[in-house]
Amino acid sequence: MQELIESALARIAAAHTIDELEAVRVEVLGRKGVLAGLSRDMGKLAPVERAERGKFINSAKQSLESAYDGRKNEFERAALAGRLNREWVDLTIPGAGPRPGALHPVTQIQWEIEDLFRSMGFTVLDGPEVETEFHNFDALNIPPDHPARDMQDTFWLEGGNLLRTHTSPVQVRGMEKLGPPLRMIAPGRVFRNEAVDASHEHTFYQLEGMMIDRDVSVAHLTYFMKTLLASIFRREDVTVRLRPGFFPFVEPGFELDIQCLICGGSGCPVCKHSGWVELLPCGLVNPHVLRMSGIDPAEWNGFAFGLGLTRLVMMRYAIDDIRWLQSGDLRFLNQFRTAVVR
Ligand code: FA5
Repeated sequence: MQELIESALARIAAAHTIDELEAVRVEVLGRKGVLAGLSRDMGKLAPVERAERGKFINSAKQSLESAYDGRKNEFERAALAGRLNREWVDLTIPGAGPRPGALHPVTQIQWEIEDLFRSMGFTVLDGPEVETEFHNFDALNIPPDHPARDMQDTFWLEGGNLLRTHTSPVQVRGMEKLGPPLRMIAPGRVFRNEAVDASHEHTFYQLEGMMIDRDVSVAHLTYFMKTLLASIFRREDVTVRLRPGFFPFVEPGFELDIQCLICGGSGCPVCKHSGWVELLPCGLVNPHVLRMSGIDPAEWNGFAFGLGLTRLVMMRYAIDDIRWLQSGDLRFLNQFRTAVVR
């Protein structure tokens, strides 16, 4: 009997797995196990032997149970240690958090220009993208059959409305709504029914500006344009020139060019070796346009400009194809990630 117990203790100590250990327990300590068998036989023994057998069984049971508990504990600790090793979490790793979005480069520049003009007393106005023919053309001194309508190929809608071809109709709405004196800008999306290439989109952004007051001159226009360009290109020495340009809603009308910022005017591929880059059309508001919006041209006059915002973004970042801007390509857009907070 002693040998049997010792071999059971040795097997408990040598068990490799919890299943092996359990098998020994069932065999020796279980209801039908060795110790239970020894107890059952006790009835047949003489009283003295029975007492001895009883003591033996009790002490065997104690030592087997304590060996079994100890070994089982070891297995459980090892299992827990293994799990902790596999499943550990590094609490010092920063949280993943939401990935913040970023502003499109056109929006970034638009917001910059809005802030600049607000600081000079201008109001930022919005207007509808679906416009009436009246606001997009007639009120800007472009009657039906006027050849100037062909300058801007138009997406016509049912019912005589259209997708605005420029932001100039917001000038008209601004004059109608606010009256003189007036300082306003109107950034927005415009549409033209034209073939797309590296510098032309069917959908692009313009920023309209208008100032109506007493005795407004070309000098005021030049001052505001130089201030705008110095701020956009982040330098003081932006040289501009005005060339005559025709737009029925301004008189005189100009094309404003800037001296090429890439070559400083000596000529390079960006300015097509002319030293100048055409940037924005502008002029003094045609008295006829003022009159149509209920403003007396004998008392008031003003200037207006229409900046091609999309082209300005291209110039600032030396983007060689306008189609990148609406491509939705994240490789392109990620280059303009900046933390702009408003
Ligand atoms: C106009 O749209 C006039 N409303 C601007 C104006 C306002 C003149 C106030 C005088 C007074 P124009 O058609 O030239 O003008 O367009 C203005 C600018 O929009 C251009 O200089 C150019 O930068 C941009 N632009 C024109 N067509 C496209 C196009 N298809 N894709 C991208 N940009 C364009």
